[in-house]
Amino acid sequence: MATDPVLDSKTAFQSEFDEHIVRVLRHRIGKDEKAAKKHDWYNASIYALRDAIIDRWIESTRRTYDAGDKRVYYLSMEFLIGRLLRDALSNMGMTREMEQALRAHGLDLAELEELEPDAALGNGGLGRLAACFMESLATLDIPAYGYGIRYVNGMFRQRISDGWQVELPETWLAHGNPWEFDRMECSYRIGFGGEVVANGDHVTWNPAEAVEATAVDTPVVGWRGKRVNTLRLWTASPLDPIRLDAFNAGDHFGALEEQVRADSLVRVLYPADQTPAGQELRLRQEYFFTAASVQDIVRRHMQYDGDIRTLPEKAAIQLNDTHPSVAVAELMRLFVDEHGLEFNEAWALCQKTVSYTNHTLLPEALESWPLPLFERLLPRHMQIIYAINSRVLREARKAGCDDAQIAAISLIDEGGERRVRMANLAFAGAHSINGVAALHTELMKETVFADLHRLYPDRINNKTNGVTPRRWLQQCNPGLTKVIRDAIGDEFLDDAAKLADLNALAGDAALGERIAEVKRSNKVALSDYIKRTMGIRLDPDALFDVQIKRIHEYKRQLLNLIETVALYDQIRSHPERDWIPRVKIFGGKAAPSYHNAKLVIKLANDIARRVNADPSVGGLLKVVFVPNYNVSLAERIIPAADLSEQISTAGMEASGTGNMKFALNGALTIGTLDGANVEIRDHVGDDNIVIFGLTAEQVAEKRADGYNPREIIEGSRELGQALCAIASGVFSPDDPNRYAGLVGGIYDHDWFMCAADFDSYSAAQRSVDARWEDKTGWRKAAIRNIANVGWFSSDRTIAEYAKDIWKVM
Ligand code: B1H
Repeated sequence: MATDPVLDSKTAFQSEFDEHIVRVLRHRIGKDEKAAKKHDWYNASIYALRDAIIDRWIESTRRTYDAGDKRVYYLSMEFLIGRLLRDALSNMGMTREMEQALRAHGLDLAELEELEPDAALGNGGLGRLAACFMESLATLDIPAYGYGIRYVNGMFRQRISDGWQVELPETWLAHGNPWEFDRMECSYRIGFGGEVVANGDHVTWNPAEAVEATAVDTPVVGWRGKRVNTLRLWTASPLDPIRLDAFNAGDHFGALEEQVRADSLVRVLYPADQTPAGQELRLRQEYFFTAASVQDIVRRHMQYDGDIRTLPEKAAIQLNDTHPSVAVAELMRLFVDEHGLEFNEAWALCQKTVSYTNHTLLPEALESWPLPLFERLLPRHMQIIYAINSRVLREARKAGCDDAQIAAISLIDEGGERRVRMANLAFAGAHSINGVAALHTELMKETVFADLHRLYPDRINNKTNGVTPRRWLQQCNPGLTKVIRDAIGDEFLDDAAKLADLNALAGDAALGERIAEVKRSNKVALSDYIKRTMGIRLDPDALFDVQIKRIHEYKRQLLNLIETVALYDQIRSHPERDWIPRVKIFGGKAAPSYHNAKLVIKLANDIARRVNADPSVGGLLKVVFVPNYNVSLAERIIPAADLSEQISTAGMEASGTGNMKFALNGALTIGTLDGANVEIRDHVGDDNIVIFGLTAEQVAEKRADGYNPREIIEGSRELGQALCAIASGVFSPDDPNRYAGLVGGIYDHDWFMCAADFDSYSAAQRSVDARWEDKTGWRKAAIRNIANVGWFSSDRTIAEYAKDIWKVM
């Protein structure tokens, strides 16, 4: 077997590693080689690999302590990690070594990799971004901790039953987790409720209840194993595991109440993704992990530095959206109540330490909590928030703000039921507030944060998102990686911007051919998976047109489905035309309470059933809804895509990150000028992306001027017919009215502008058909995409955070 001197440096120790695995199997798993099952080998392989990782981990940690370096703390409710084995092997440069060691025992690494469950501790883009950022932080050799919750049940498993989404619990920990290190000694008491008592100048909070937060660590390996950082997730336990008095008195369930209360905190991830999750348990989860993290940060600082006032020089706390916003109040509480600082000094330190990333402008996703609930659960934090508010509002008044501006800036929403605004709290308590794409950041300044921005004009800045090219190119698409290495050498492996060297070869027919061959073999592999799991046969030479992401009205899966129906109609009415064979692939989960999103899933499945069984389309159109879309499926699907659907209503998708992954794997984008699509167009060039539809500005204008979708529908025959077919039950003969409401929404208000953008979208799709017929042109455009999206590496994004916000580079 040819070894790879660049990627795999340690092949010489192959047999040693093999012996190590066997030793681990014996002494840590307790199995004889002869008796070991696949799962035992899987665990042994990870433990053996882990040993190599641990050495780097300890070395990285020592280096940081010795140098007294500043650390980055990334607080996030979500880390959507997926699998780790392939990632850790590849970043450690040990893939070949592992392959060979396993082969010696008749085992196949790829097969063992499939045994690993996805760590799905996140909903979608926000959680996956946190995972990419952790990997890039380690790659850039920046000392960092990720802090979050160790959910026992992550994102639900989606089953499609009769076309409907059914949610099942995800049990990723059922067979243990070999990546974890329990840190029992690292625990904090987290209180809730109770009362605040003032004792002269000193204030004490006496919580009514408390749980213990305990750390569970997972190593995060950077590219080439340069640094290993820590993902520290909190688990909860009761202070008293059992109330023996109650148990002995016969109350066997009541005796375990505390246990249940603690368990519930870390039990499940809210599968809400930008749909309101306003329950008390969610606020408890937020405070639980935020308080444990902030206390851990302050403890570490005091242990090694001893002076609370130097915290901002040694720690940068990044809030991933507002879910950990309460960190501002918790940090203030520690400064003032525990370390005896004056409020003003504490406030200055807090702002220097904290920064906040906003990920959405959707009003329903902007977190706020009913004030009585917040005050009952966190009475001391509520007082601190009032104190912050009075300071901010006095500053606003002094700066000349009028009443309306003051009301918008206030941390308390006074309109109707009073609520605590978590975004305003984060904004006030941070020195940097960043958006996640250029357009999004501009809209932040103009809309939700307009008044705060006027008051504090140098806080908002942009950090366009990125994705890690290790997972999203090298690991998920080894075929393409090989072709690129053969074409331009290995520099791009360490610096994704170097992919630009492919530009000189964009017209190289042989390269185009090789890339097309890889794409085809990825499509064959995906087709095999779909055949095996769903029984649907696909033609790998058809155009694979893919929309995979959370199901949300603003993401407009419905627009894609309406166009699918229109195309189906057209193919049947004009069978004589040269139609391009297409496979429409959909995947994504709907929030369990999101009625219209669930209906869209059913519609996709209804359309698929009808279209796929219709002999008159002659295989020219296939529709597939792939169940249980997750990180691992993304790694299969993205390398096999020809066309990437990024069709949100302009102004609504903050950035998108799937868009970047597709382009990096040589798919062309059909999309609106929304989120990072705008910057992708700037990088790949107008000719290598298909843009359609209203701009964000036009959408805003239309909404303000009273937009009439009916008029538009009446003016578009194709759209009218497609809507009529869906609404009248052509795809739902068992329940003809199923989609009347969904389609009615388009006629009545069409908030997301499906009607307004339909003709433009449909024309764009036909232009894609025309491009596809020009094989050479398509391949050239694919190369241009790969060559010019190196900028969307999360290494670039993290370097910008490091320089501009955290000051660690
Ligand atoms: C994004 C969320 C989000 N923005 C609330 N906001 C959630 C909000 O469970 N919740 O309560 C969960 C998630 N997620 C996404 O962040 C944006 O929609 C994407 O456009 C963006 O690419 C991604 C990363 O910045």
